[in-house]
Amino acid sequence: MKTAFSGCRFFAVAFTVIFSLNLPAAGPPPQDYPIRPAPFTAVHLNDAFWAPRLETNRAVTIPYAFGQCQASGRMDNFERAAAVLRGENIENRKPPGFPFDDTDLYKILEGASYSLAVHPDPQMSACLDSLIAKFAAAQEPDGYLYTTRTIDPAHPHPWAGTNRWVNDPESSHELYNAGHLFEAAAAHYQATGKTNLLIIALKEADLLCQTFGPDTNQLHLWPGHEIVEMGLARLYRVTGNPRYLKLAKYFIDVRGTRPGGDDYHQSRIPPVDQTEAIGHAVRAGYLYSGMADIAALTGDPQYVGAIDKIWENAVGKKLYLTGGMGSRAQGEAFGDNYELPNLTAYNETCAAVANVFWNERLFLLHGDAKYVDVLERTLYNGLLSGVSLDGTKFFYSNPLESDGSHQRRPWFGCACCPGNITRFLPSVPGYVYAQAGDTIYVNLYAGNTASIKLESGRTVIITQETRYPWNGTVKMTVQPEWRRNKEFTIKVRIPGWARNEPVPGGLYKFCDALNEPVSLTVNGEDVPVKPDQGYVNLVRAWKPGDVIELDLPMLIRHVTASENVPADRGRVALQRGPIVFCAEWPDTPNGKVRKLLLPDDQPLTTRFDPALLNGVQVIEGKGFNVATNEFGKAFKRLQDFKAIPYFAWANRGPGEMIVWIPNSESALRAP
Ligand code: FUB
Ligand code: ZN
Repeated sequence: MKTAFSGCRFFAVAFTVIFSLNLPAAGPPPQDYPIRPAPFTAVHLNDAFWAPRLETNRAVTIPYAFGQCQASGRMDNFERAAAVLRGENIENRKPPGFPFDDTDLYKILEGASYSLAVHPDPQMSACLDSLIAKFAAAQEPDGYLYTTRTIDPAHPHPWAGTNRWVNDPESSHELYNAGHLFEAAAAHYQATGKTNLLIIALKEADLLCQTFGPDTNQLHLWPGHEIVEMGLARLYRVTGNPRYLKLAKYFIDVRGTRPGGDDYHQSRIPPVDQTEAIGHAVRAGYLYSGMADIAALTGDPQYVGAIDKIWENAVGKKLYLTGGMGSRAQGEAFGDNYELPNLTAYNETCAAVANVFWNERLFLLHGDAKYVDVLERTLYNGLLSGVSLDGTKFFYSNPLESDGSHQRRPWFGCACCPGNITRFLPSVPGYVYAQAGDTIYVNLYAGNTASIKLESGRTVIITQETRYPWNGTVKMTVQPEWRRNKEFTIKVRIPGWARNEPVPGGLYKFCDALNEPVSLTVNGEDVPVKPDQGYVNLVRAWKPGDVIELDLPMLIRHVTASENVPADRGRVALQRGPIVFCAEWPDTPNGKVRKLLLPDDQPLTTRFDPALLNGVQVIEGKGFNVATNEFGKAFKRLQDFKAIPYFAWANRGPGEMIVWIPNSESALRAP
């Protein structure tokens, strides 16, 4: 059978030896999140929206991205480091392009592991083993793994500094590399049961435990690019070894405790005292996610207080309508409150991934659907835009307006985003359901069959049939495994957009009336829709074949931003269900979508176009094109208007795009 990895030439030897590793019997940690996600392996998506995207990721993007890593020398870096360790005299000692190039392979391997867990593929599996063997060969005897130094310790990448670790708070990314290695290793172990990558990761984690900490003979440094905190927490969950959790907590507690820190690295003051989303957005999102993990695993309430405050700030004042975070290219950073420019919006794809991680964790801590509202917004819009429909081109930044010069690219010198979206997509099924005790949370809507284990050990099969996100009707069939009636709760999320609240905190508002209510029935009988923390709680003795039917009216909604956002004044955006729309050049007579004017009273209709962009919903009507004649006089011409989902733009060649469309002429004139 031909698979995605047939003919893969970049791994010469299939390395299939499974190492043995004495793992402590790692039962669940003594404390963890009060709510647990249903594992992605337990949720089988069979819908027309996500399932094809995940298949493209598996069959196209993963092999493509590995190929890019090979072509760009990233794989070679491991081979060169290994040759040096074997004492060979290598000619090419040039450092990698970036000191974190190793992480691109770790991330793609993480995504490939998730894919393998649900889609066995012996060739892909053999390729991963071969790659892991290269990592093992490039690891120094004490566990240090960072190819730029090993290749040429006297002349590593200039950001790496002359000694191990000491440049990390600034630029070396040694701990960032370790964090991605840990994430990949835990994923690979959980997905395949193999320990070959985990052995490498634990060797490095043990080195970190010796090297960093409060003792006088240890380094008291914080990671310059967070992620190692999340990675160590994951290793702790996998192995049960408390040293990893202790070190993760140390890395958070030491941050910002001595002079020399800055906002860019979230290190000017200790994280527990921070109240605002600041600095480099990916670093920030990973820090807040790591804090949530450590809070859950240690029960430290101080961390929760801090990330709650930071979240209020981020979602209330710094979040794009697409769920993007980090508005400034300068420093790849959060801007000031309400600084949300559209044309120059940075919104790194990695920051969208970090935003999903962070909101998922806050949901798991607090059980409030408002976090899933932000997660869903990000997922369907500012994250999914990061990869082309064919799976081979990527956005690094995700602006909300384009003059035609912004296009997805096949790869980047700094390739953090392609790897990140590649690793993230296969894990999407893991965001659909969660469980606490004998309560099931239904968070996302997508056709699937899931097998959810309650705390009492009993299993419930839930099937969703829906055309979401294009249609808001969701039929859920419940099949408890047992015969006798036994009560448990299913919490059905009523998305914020269906409750007239685009985002928690009021940064955006729907400006047209919501005149169709949400309807919910169980076995055909109406259930009152009075959400509590965003959920309707269905408590009953569920029987096999019980049916929940949810109808979320998907109206075309006009969105306005708070008056505090200068960039969106006099402008309107369109949203339907969780999807944010944009106008793009091919759908507009002269392609000049940045000269569109869309008064609020222009009637709009919507339909599904199966032939467009792999099948998308479109919004259509009439809008004005505003132009100037040869005498410099402005005139308006009524013309056809069409909007497409934001995530699908830039798949038809270069041209203009706009999300926030002027609804008054004054906005068109504004600079
Ligand atoms: O520094 C490593 C990664 O490269 C960051 O997460 C991205 O923002 C890019 O700078
Ligand atoms: Zn990135």
